[in-house]
Amino acid sequence: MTPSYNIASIPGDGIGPEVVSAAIQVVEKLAKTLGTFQIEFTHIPWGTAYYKETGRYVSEDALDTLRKFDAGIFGAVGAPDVPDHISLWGLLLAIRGPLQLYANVRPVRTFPGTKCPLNTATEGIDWMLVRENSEGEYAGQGGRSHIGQKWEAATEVAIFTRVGIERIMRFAFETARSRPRKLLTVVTKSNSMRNGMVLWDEIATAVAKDYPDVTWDKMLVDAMTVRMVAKPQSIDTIVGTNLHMDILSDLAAALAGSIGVAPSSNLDPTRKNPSLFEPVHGSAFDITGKGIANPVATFWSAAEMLKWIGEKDAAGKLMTCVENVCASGVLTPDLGGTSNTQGVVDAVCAEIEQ
Ligand code: GGG
Repeated sequence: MTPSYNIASIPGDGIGPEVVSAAIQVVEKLAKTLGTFQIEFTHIPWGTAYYKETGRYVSEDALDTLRKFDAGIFGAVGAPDVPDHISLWGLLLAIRGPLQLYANVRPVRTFPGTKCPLNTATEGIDWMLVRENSEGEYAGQGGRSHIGQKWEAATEVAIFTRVGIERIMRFAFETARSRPRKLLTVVTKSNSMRNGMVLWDEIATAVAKDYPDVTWDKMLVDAMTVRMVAKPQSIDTIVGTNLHMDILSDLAAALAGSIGVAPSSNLDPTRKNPSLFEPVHGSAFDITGKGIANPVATFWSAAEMLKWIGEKDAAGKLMTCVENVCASGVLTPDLGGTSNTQGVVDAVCAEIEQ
């Protein structure tokens, strides 16, 4: 019997619906062409329109709803007329933390057809960024006092737990071990942040003892930005906190050529909960509705999803087809091309059929 998968489709806001629809078209084409698996996408309408209608970004039973699926594909969140902290906490952060999707994996490499206009040294890079995705600076703790007064104060409390750090550290060492260079850099800011970041350093040192085959080093986040630009070839796998890796992964994507091709997996490595796959980019309202959004980041995220649910060959085929299409020059305007989103979809579908 061919395996069958149920996938939650959460397009969200802005260009999210455009890139998710594009990804569904190519994955359905792949399933039909290969005939080795079946896949069904169920549309879930969470996002800003849902919020305006119901007062909530996701349904009350959102976590139970998602637990019925094998995985989820997500587009983007954010709208011009809702404060970003309301939309982000209402949707993405309402899922990642509670579902314990604690490993946010963001592969970065130069993609066929894309150039590295910022820095030719980064051509050919192949990095794996591992972001702690459930706590730290995104704990959502803190508050405001004396609101509106001269002495108004606000606190944003980062919470780092031994369990949270150790599990992401082990995940990162395992990831580094699985890659040819077996190289890991642990990023912190433990010179100035003397509690949580020092705990990161201590746990990294302890966990490293179980991975003698992995070469690792520690780096302060500010120095890491310089290293990524100046010595990109010295890097392979990077692990860091929720905030640090959110920033470094945007830098990495820009150095590799474009955030339009950068994928992201929100994983529960215990597999108790369905994992969620999304492009790194946001809702991009400046191009929403124009039909020119780059679907490649969502294609790559969908390939990561296929790999995660057990369809490695299909994932490989999808990536080969996407890379061939990009190499042939069928590109959206952000990559200097003249194609639109549907043009890239059609070209990938045609390549799948070959
Ligand atoms: N497709 C991802 C998306 O919409 N991201 C919006 C965003 O601001 N994310 C911040 C984060 O990932 O922490």
